[in-house]
Amino acid sequence: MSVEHEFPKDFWWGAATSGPQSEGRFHKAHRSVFDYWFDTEPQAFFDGVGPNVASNFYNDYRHDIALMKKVGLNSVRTSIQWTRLIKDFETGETDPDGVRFYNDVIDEFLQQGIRPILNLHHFDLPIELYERYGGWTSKHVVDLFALFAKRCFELFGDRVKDWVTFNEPMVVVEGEYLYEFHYPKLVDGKKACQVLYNLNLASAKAIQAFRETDCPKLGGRIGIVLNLTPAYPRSDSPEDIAAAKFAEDYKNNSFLDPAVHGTFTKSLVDQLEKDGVLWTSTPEELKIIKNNTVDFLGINYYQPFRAKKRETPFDESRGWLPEKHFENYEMPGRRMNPYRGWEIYPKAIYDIAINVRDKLGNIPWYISENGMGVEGEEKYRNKDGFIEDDYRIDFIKEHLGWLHKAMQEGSNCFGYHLWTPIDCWSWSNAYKNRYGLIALDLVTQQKTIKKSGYWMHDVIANHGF
Ligand code: BGP
Repeated sequence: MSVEHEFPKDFWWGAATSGPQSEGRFHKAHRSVFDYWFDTEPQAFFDGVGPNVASNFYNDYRHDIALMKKVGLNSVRTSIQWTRLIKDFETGETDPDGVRFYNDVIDEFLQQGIRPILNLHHFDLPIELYERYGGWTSKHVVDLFALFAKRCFELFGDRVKDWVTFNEPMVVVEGEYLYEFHYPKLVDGKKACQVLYNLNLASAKAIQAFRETDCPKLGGRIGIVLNLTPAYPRSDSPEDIAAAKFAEDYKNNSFLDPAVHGTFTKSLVDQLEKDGVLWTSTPEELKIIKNNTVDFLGINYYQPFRAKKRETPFDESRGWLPEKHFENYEMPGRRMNPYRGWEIYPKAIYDIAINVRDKLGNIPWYISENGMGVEGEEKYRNKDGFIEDDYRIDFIKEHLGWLHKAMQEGSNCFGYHLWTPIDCWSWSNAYKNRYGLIALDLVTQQKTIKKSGYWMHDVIANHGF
């Protein structure tokens, strides 16, 4: 069938999830910061639902992967939970059930002809490492992460070819140290900057460990997944442009530049130094960052960021915050996803793609997450028993349309992954908003393909739409 938007034959069509959001806590020896937060403050989670069962992937992975196959996905990303695989964080001794589980999952994906992309950190720091060392503020934790990463490469690198060091490290910075939406919910701009640096260092050290194994010789590649929120200025005024530039540097370039170029953005470093919040680093560490850049980029795109110059004086009472240099601009008439409170702006995917082409050496990259969380989807279930999520199909089409255009113009994109294959647990929003191509009935744990899943099946079969 000929299609208007044709994608390459080897394009990655897939979806992404994560260990903590899909597996459930079954047989896990340790607790992540989210497990701990839920155990101590369950009321902070939508409907009091925590990560205990999630979508039951730990028990149901064979059936789940068969459903993903039925949708036609050729690639799927999930993550290895540090708190499941490792028994002793200091020595890197592994947990036998954790090893068995991830081996089985990888083998099952491969048997079904689905390429597994494995990520090593999806907001799931072990709570013990927070309590013992202060979590990501500690460079010892950076080294323990590299040790965990090394174990993963040794155990699974014979079969897994595509690795990711971190998912959305900026969300760790923002959630844990700036805006109070991840445990420990601190507001500490100086710590936030150190964590930002340490996460970049941890990614580089994991990449270094990867290159010391046989993985690259076996055809393995390693990348990072970053959530990009392109910063658009309210107007052409120099003040609005400067505000957006700082937001772009802080939110996006702070991870993009070290990951791809091996160096930190000079304008960002200069500003943070001037503000007295620059991280501590050593020449040796900077060399590791310089020498261990990524093979590819995964980009999660959900929403843009709109900035304007500060119109009210910055409130110093909570110490330094990035907002010292910009204010959030609520553009009149913007299109919103009311359930998640995120602006829908598909063209940003094109802007991101062109930026990769022109400013990031056109490194190979893919959309590693994009998607639309909707509340109350059960009301769209039809008499045949499947959910008619036409809004999701339209959302995907619009984004793919812009992506297609950028690829026509030379952007080196090799895939598109939706968040998520099967409705999964969404941090403190729990099961409020559903994102999947496959619906999950929380009570019965029954899983049914949605209209978007059948639509996606045809897109994949036709290499476009
Ligand atoms: C991304 C995360 C995912 C996922 C998704 C949807 O930021 O990588 O883990 O949760 O967003 O967002 P949310 O679950 O907050 O609605």
